[in-house]
Amino acid sequence: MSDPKPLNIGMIGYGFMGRAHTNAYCKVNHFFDLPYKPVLKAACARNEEKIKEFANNWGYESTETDWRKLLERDDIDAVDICVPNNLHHEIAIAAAEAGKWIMCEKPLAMNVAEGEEMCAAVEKAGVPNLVWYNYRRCPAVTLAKQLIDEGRLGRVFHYRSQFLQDWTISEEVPQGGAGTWRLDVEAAGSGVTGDLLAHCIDTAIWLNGPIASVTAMTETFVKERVHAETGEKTPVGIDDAAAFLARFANGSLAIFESTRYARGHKALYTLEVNGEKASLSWDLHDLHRLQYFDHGDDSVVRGWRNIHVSDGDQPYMGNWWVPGLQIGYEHSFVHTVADFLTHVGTDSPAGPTFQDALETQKVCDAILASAKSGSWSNI
Ligand code: SOE
Repeated sequence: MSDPKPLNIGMIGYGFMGRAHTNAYCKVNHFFDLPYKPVLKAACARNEEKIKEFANNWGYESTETDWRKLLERDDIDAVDICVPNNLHHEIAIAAAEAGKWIMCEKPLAMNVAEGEEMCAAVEKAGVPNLVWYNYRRCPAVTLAKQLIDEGRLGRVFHYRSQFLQDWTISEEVPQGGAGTWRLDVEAAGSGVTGDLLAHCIDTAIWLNGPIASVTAMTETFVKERVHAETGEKTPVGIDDAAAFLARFANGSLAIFESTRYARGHKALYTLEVNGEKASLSWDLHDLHRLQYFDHGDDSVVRGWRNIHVSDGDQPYMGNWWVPGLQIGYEHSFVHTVADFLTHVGTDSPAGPTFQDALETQKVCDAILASAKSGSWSNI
């Protein structure tokens, strides 16, 4: 391939995801042949000291303290939105109007209404767009997609998925502020529904097609927390835990659960799909392995296969080390950029696009509506 074209990145935010995405930009061209090469042009955040420190650490060439200034710059081709959810809408719409490519952290927006406006803006501007639902691109999950698309599972009957954490059990954890903005409904829009279940939903729709209807329950176990910005104890508006039943458009039934109160679980994301001919399951704590049961196997040796997805003919692995050697969580972000840049400008852009992420947002909104009304919500 000829030399990749520079793609000047303007990063907005410097937290956990700012680091995960920047790391992906740094690595991607060393391992994948791509038409573009991300260049760390500018990093932006209100806190000048913090953003300078971040820029120095990662090698961004410059900094800004106002995202509007970043969008005015002609030397920025693409912006990466890594700020709390309540800022996605305004920044993404302005970025689209400025003609920038947009990579936005998940979830797309605070709600469907915002998401629809964001989709309309990127469509009108014709700018490439992506939402960072990274778990699709763990090689074992991508292999699951291949197996399903090849028809190896046959008709799907069941989908089940969980995302379990335990970091907000203490009443001392504040709401608002760096990291803990996820507990502040004004910044996050929802709790585990938008933060964790959204991952499960994105993967589920990708693997098993659209979700048609849901019935949900949510709970807020800790009702009041100190707000990090004001020091005041105020009511908690997010869902601490959420569970829902769903019907997929293909007729399969599903059960999903997410919580930040599952003592002992740090980030246990699991999924299982049961089909007529085969089943598969995956677990983020053992992310290289895909469990696969094929009823077509000779009955005397039939059983769950524990596939270590690390061979060159398995998704992405030919770009890394040698068979048997593992990669990790951060590589799911590298693969996200690699796929995005490979397909950008083609008729089949790598998802999840804003439009794909809007489908996930619709399910999230339906979960919250159902939990409130106590009845089924159609998507
Ligand atoms: C929350 O703890 C969190 O960091 C999410 O915000 C991420 O999206 C998830 O991948 C891991 O958990």
